[in-house]
Amino acid sequence: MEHRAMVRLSKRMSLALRHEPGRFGLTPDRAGWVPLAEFLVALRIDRADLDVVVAGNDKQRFAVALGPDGAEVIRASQGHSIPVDLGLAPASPPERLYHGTSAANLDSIRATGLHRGGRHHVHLSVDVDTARRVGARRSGATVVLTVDAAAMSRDGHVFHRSANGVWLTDAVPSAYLTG
Ligand code: HQG
Repeated sequence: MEHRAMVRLSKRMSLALRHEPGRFGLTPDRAGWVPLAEFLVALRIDRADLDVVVAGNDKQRFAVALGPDGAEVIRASQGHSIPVDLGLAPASPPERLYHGTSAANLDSIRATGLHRGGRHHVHLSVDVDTARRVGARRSGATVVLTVDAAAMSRDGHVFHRSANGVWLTDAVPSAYLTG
């Protein structure tokens, strides 16, 4: 599949699995899983194309697994706005994590910290380059903030790591942010 077609399909899969499953006639379970056979029919794609997108995805956004009845299921590894419990265990974060955003958000973030917005968690990156790419999705200049994750963890803030390596937490008070 051509790269552009892959990106387009990946976005449609994200929409169906993270944000608007009802639009595709899908009902994810509590943990966000959808039967793979149903998913293929709902998105009108074949298995080979799905496999290419799942395996070739730059961020490994999707996970395929065996469901309780032995049939394959698929979900997005993070980024949902629909209610899901991903069942991730709390994890001990690295000393520092990074958050890329638009410079236009800086004053507000310095005043009130990082909020999760429409998603379930604030998303944090393990390295500056990844954070810069996340921030560059926004218009205007990009800034990368450093999060003192070690101090947050010591102070009782809980972190989770998604299957594709994104660090998640409920909120980051501004006292833990620099940059
Ligand atoms: C900003 C993509 C003003 C925050 C990426 C961000 C990521 C504030 C925006 C994943 C604020 C929320 C998530 C405050 C937070 N004042 N602005 N107090 N607190 N913000 O899209 O982190 O491609 O929900 O800085 O790669 O940009 O979809 O979060 O700019 O991993 O797989 O509010 O989405 O992954 O935006 O991105 P988002 P995000 P996928």
